[in-house]
Amino acid sequence: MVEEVAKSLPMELSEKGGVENNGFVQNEAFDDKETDTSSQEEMPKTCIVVDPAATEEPVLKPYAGMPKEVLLKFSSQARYRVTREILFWLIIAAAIVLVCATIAIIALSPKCLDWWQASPIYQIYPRSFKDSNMDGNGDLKGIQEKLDHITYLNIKTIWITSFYKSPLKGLGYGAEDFYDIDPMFGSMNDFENLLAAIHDRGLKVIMDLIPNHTSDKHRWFQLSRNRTGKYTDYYVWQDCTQAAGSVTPPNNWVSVFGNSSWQFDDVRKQCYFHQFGKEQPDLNFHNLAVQQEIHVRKDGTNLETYSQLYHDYTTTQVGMHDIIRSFRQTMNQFSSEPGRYRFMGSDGDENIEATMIYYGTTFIQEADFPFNFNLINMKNLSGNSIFEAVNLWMKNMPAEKWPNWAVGSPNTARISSRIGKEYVNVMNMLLLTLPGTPVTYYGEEIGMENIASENVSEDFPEKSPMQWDGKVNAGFTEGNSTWLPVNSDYQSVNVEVGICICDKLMV
Ligand SMILES: [Ca+2]
Repeated sequence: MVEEVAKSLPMELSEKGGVENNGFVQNEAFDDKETDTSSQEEMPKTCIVVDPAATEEPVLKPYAGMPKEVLLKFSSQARYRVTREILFWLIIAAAIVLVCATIAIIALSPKCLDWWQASPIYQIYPRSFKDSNMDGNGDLKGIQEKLDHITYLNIKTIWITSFYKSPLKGLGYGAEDFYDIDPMFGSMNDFENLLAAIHDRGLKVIMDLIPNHTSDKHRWFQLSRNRTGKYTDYYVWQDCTQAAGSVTPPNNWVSVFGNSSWQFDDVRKQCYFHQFGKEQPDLNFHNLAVQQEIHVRKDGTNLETYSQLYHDYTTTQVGMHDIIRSFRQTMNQFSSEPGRYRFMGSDGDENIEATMIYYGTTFIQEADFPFNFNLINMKNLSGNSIFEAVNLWMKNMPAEKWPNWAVGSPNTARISSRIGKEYVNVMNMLLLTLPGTPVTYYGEEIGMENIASENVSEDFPEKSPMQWDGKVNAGFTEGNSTWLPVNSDYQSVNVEVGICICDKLMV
């Protein structure tokens, strides 16, 4: 059929006297023609010369609008079929190569760093950072005023030490109310403004959550000592004997301050457990209701939260890590939006193996990292001691986990006082070059020193007011006094001087 059509085509064109055919030719036009191109006798009388080549080697090319039958005949020809198959397999091969290459690139590429990995963490002790209302105590508005300093340092993560309502003004530990802010630091409105300002600058904030204990002024404790409903077992109560005015505790456990960790309560006539001061009764974390209370607190915030569990007591108890895992699960429920991952750090342990357990496992996550104080705890400074401190962490850290390094904290002497002024820059440089997240403490970037111990109690020498400039009170407050004395070196060691030196170095 195709051949017949092909043979008749030149004739048809001839008969139409050269009328141009643009390819849209109906089959019916060919059906009636039984043309024998080899017979000159049956040539039409118009005497049109037929090209012999066209008649001897008829070639029909595909044309637009050809019917399905014709198309199928063309498509089954070897040259089209083979070409089609080659193209088909080339596409399959290319797709496989593309998928393999994508998998390989993903597998071999370093993971994108999350926000808590990509920036140093800058820890602020809020009472000492900046005072905004001239009362001599740093506050939340003060932190907001000084956010430029944080961005100047190119730091993206601020860790603000506890500012919950607390009767322990200096320590900030032992919340009277997990739901409120201590008036010394400002109001909830101030906090919301600070949070908005922090987020406007693309920064993140980490807050303390210290669920181990509360203040004895806390409403829960007041309800518990009166055996009120579910609060009865919110704390660790035990019978103890009282005779001749002296109390015999349930056992010989001692608090971190060295005295008995049990305190007799006159209201309930029982002893409660406290691993810190007697004003800081430990919560009973074996009580599910207590765990839920703490979770509710975190649900109600949009914060990246740092959970600090003091666990000298609880670490020996079965279920300590179950509680941390449950915290992590709660935080994961609020981490589903892109870029809203909730970070959780934890305190470590004196024992490196026990510390590493806080990382969790590949399948059961706990903290993103336990804070690493190896560089702070070095007994002396030398190449070997640094190597040992770094190696201790890196060798023990579980695979696929993320390291971190701290050079300062509210509970340790400052670099200048611990190691020496001349090593401040070296330690800061070391901090920024080690693999993992650097953690620093306000004032370490300019080499602040502890204040003289005769001026303060032993808890506070590294908490002196931030030294902003060489003006009165180092620019910390415009009031007449400061809650702790400003270090006497503030005219030579302050942020303004530090920035000048830094800018000159960069020029
Ligand atoms: Ca203030």
